[in-house]
Amino acid sequence: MKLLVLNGPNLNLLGTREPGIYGSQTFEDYFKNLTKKFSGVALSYKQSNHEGELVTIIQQADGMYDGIVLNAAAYTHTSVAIGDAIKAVGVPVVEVHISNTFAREAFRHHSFISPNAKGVILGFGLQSYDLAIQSFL
Ligand code: CA2
Repeated sequence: MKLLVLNGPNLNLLGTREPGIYGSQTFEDYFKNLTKKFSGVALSYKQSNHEGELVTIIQQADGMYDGIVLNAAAYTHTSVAIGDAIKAVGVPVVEVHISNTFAREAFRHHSFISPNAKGVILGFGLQSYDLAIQSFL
């Protein structure tokens, strides 16, 4: 099984700021543990701060991966383009969030990803990514 873990804007800052919300581990360190834990899965990781680049990565993932674990970060709540890209490709997407977006500001309660996602996992810290991978297995 080949899975792509795809992170959106500012998630490259994990572990450096706002530890109360997002924890104190960098994503790179966490991802190393994920690859060990899921050694039978071919896991790739990409991150971009750019909406169009995320759209391109999703398009290119079609036929290359069995699934995408996507945290589109703030673009979750704004990006029609990312929602459309997911709808356009055949590759299943599981939406993840580190925080419980429903326990936060009202603007985080809407997602352009969810209607086109296979499922949504949120609020379990970085463990949300573990759970999303397990959902594909
Ligand atoms: O909880 C999540 O995973 C979010 O997708 C994170 C986004 C936020 O806009 C979504 O509403 C929920 C923000 C990512 C910003 O990440 C940072 C990490 C460290 C320091 C500052 C920002």
